[in-house]
Amino acid sequence: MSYNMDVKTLDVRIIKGVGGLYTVVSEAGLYRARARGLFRKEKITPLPGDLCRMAVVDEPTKSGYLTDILPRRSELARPRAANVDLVVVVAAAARPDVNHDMLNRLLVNIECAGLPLMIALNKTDLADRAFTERFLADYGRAGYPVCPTSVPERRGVDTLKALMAGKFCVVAGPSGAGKSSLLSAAFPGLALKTGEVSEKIGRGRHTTRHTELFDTGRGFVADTPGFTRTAFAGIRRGELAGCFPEFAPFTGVCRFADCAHVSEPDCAVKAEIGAGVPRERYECYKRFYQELTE
Ligand SMILES: Nc1nc2c(ncn2[C@@H]2O[C@H](COP(=O)(O)OP(=O)(O)O)[C@@H](O)[C@H]2O)c(=O)[nH]1
Ligand SMILES: [Mg+2]
Ligand SMILES: [Zn+2]
Repeated sequence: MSYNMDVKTLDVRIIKGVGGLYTVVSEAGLYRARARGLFRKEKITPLPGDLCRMAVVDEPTKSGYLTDILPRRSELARPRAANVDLVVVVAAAARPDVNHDMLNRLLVNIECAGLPLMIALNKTDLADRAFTERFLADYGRAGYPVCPTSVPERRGVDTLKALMAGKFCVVAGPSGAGKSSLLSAAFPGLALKTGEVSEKIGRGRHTTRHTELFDTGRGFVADTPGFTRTAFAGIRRGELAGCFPEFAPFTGVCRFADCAHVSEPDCAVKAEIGAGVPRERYECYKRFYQELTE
């Protein structure tokens, strides 16, 4: 079979997809592309973040069609995105106060998806130092990079930028934590919606809003409206302890090899509560474990 050798093909990345029309970025700039019918037959939906091959249909109008999707390194369920390199979880130190239960649910879901994550503790200008120090120590135990930030004081913004460089990052966390503000401070060209008013409007469109990747010049970033999941996405209770990385040094030391670290005697994880295992994190573990048992 002879393919038209004049067709120009490009390596592209999908930055947005709406109704089967994809905006893609390549070395030759932005194009708009449709997916070949074949994808539908194979039940493959191209996702934001996907790396694809594209055949250029018409250069003047920058249009083409996607011919192949390259194998995904990772897939995130919510927001649906492919090849995410880092999830930046933003929590506010105050206004709204940290909800450890929600935060840990989010962390568990990201861990379970096998994605690297970091935490930005934002609005540190509104919190006392003791609170910030404790948060950094507790969540640092899990091995997560924790970056204290403040938009008005521009604290930590450059550190955050450096940690995000060269990656496709998705920013997650509760509404009002300052996700959009932080991104705008780090990448002033992005023009994202921030503040209470736009959040309110945004909430109405919550479900229909499309994930969009922004090119920062040194990587890509996707802002999200909320991305707080309360339900666990396909996690078996036996996998839960593995989603708490700070438990790892102790899990092999428990008396029982199959210790769930809940009510067993001589549990090395429980013995570390308040030391190697932060109390707040352990309480969440126990609650989640019971929830997954029901
Ligand atoms: N004091 C303080 N306020 C902030 C900070 N970051 C964001 N805000 C404010 O918090 C509100 C919510 O911010 P926004 O970026 O829209 O949050 P998002 O919902 O997570 O995207 C806005 O009124 C921001 O001005 C911060 O570091 N310190
Ligand atoms: Mg926002
Ligand atoms: Zn145990």
